[in-house]
Amino acid sequence: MSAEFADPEVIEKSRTDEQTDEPPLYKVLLLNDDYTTMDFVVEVLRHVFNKPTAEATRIMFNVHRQGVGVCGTYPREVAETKVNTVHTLAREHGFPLRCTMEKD
Ligand code: TYC
Repeated sequence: MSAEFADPEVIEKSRTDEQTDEPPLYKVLLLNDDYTTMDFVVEVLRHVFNKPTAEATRIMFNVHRQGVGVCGTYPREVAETKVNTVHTLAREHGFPLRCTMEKD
């Protein structure tokens, strides 16, 4: 349909959608392993993902039991930085903890 005959509300809606487009978000996932200590994972969730201790503990046990769990949802660059920070901290402490991200 040409613009002059189009419903003005439809035109207005598509312009509004473009103006309010949010950047895509990514889930940051923590993976279970047999060697990283539970205490270290809780500290990572507290300091890297800003979780209160009770929630950090809940997420850690969820990952321990289910194999994988979501730590948070962030714009791409923030998610990438958190994944790198987790890997750097884990290697510094001699743990094989893995972290990954996927589009939300
Ligand atoms: N499974 C680990 C243990 O029993 C604890 C752990 C939890 C490790 C979560 C990694 O992402 C993880 N010590």
